[in-house]
Amino acid sequence: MYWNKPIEMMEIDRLKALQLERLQTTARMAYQNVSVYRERMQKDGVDPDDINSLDDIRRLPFTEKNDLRDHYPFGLFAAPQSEIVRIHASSGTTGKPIVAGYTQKDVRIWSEIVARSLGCAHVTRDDTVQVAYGYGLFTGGLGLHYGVERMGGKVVPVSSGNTRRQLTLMEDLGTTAIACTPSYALMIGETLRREGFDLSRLKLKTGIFGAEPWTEGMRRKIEELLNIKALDIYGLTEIIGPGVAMECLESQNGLHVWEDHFFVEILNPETQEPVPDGEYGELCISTISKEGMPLIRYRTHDLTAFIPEPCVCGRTHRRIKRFRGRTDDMLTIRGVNVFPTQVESAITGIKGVAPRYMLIVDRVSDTDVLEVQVELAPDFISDEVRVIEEFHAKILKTIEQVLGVSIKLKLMEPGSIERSEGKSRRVIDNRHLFE
Ligand code: DLL
Repeated sequence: MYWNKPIEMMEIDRLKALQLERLQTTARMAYQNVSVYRERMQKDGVDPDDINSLDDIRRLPFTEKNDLRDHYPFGLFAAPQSEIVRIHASSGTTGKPIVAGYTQKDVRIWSEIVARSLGCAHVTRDDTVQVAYGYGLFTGGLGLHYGVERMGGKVVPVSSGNTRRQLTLMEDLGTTAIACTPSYALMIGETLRREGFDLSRLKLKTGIFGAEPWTEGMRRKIEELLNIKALDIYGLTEIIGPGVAMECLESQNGLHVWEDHFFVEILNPETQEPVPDGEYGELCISTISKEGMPLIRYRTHDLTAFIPEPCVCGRTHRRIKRFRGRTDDMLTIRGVNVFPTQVESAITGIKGVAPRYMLIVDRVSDTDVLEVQVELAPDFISDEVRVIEEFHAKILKTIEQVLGVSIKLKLMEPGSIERSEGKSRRVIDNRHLFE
């Protein structure tokens, strides 16, 4: 199912030529209209006219989240305020929020790429899409909303939360697709089972899940709980919102980046040199068609890898792997790098545990201690000490094998780990308290 077949299947050489033309225009526009870019390019001795090939992008300076914070709120806007029709913002964890501004054309582009992404999930005009991402400054709700309307489907703008109502609406309105975070999808699935909703009365067939890292194991759990196909969507406020990249139903393996609007590099986070195809690195994105707030070589800190093989769906836009997490999610435990997604991968295959977990890091007598809390599934019932001890030992071994570091495992009562209607928090690092 293609929303815009000629573009989605564009010949690679033509796509590259289009990227170069758009990159040149963006570099010129940024230079002319944004003093931060102009000063930086001047300092680095590079001029927009020096961009004669896509490789020349490496001559351009990077942009970081701090640049957006330092020039809050409008310092990186390239269009006059009178052209801006929408603002979104992301609070981040600390300090000032970052703000993104969109012109009418930007909103159109955003709707277009979300419509294409829905096409990747085989969502059509005949579908009813329940948007359970938060509406507001967060880009999830409105981003999906405009995409569904653009595509001609029916949108149910319920926003996140009130899970019982989500289920009632799903049943009453005949919702066929749901868009929310994978954490919230899990919560909806659990509520459905707990409250005895009859799955056969739902018409749900597809889920469009993103805004946080998740794993294949989590996909299987959600697909099973809701009896749907679950697909991964990626994006970030700074760049545009959801729809920068999307997985297709044909392969369910990797996300197509809409390369006619975004030029992506994957770089070694330390050296900033490109990593070979297939190897993980930090995704760095340049917007090449945006007017409101174009970003050049924006360091996302999100970790992924290029999948060089062509996709079975026929789309020519390059695929990137499911995200491992962010560079700043990475914990270093006694010298070993650990990602929360590794814990998720380890536990989601084990019967008797829920895909709910939390990593708590402490420093005890100068040594890092990682406690992993894992929730038992509601159907795990045993009072027998021996059974529980054996189960504990099995999970401990599985997690330690995946992480390559010893941990403390705490099995938690069903339902005791915090649920999220949006993005989940998976890590509490108490070591910062002592710094
Ligand atoms: O999360 C936009 C979005 C909304 C994407 C709805 C997908 C669906 P921010 O709040 O600015 O924007 O957070 C962006 O979330 O840099 C990643 O670290 C993470 N992220 C987003 N999508 C994925 C994904 C929205 N599919 C940050 N897999 C990004 C892993 C993701 N991480």
